[in-house]
Amino acid sequence: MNKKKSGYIAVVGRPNVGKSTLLNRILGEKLSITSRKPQTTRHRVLGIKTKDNIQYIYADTPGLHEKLPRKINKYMNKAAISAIHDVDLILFVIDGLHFNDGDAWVAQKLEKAEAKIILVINKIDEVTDRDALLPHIAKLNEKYGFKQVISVSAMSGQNVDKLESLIAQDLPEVEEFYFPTDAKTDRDARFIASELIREKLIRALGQELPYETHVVIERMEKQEKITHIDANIFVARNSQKAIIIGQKGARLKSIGTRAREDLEKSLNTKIMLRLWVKVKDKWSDTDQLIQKFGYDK
Ligand SMILES: Nc1nc2c(ncn2[C@@H]2O[C@H](COP(=O)(O)OP(=O)(O)OP(=O)(O)O)[C@@H](O)[C@H]2O)c(=O)[nH]1
Ligand SMILES: [Mg+2]
Repeated sequence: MNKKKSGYIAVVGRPNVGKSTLLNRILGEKLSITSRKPQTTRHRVLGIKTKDNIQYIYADTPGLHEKLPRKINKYMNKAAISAIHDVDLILFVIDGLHFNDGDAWVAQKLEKAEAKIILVINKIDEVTDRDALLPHIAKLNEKYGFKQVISVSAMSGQNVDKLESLIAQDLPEVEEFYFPTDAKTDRDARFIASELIREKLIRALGQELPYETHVVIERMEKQEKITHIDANIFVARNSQKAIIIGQKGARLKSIGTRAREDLEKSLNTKIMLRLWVKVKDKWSDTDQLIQKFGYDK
């Protein structure tokens, strides 16, 4: 029998390049939330996949970005940077041919990493000028010397199996797996629930979304046929509360419906979801509140 292999793989890159979409594609289910808005992922989330004799432990990370003022951004960067240093392999994800200063900044951070880096050119489905791809790769390679480069589409799944084979080659042999073979993530149902609700908020509100928005699960009670979930949505100002609630509560209602549908799939049970919107002053700039809401982990 083949020896067991396992290791940690960090998925890093600037915001919005498709890191979480890629992770979900690899896992074959939705673990990490995604949206068109940058800075969707706020925490490091492990996604675990065990296939035959290999256990892949992926760490999805918040998009790395320079010079954003709020304290919460510092915590997000810290979570992503620390992920770079404790792993066996790094997937540096970029968006097609759009390599900008943000990517260059991440590349510079990666120079300090010891793990091998695979450059993953994502959103290949959007690259219409295929002839430009090879010179683009050559230019990046010349500058940064990436050992391996692969282009994929996290959205369509194109080449993602090839990427997984590349990853498998680089994982070290182990005596025992770190996680049980049926483990999917290090996060609990409460975390997944709060994230799914936050995703629906981001998607419903787009650019209108108050940046400070945060979701806290107040109660999660599993009964025989149904699970009750009560959640608070925290915002910084009364005006933001009004935006989320919408005309006669219509927006909050539709956010709740979408969140419930996803939660039912994810937790595989009927859900009774109740949402409240509450105002909390300036939490994204307060250390104490950031810690209370679990960002400093
Ligand atoms: N066309 C196309 N769009 C993609 C692909 N992968 C991701 N996207 C889209 O890109 C946007 C950002 O995706 P996310 O997975 O949330 O990106 P992220 O890198 O995790 O972003 P942060 O968490 O904010 O750092 C979403 O609208 C995705 O649907 C892809 O392969 N092709
Ligand atoms: Mg993400």
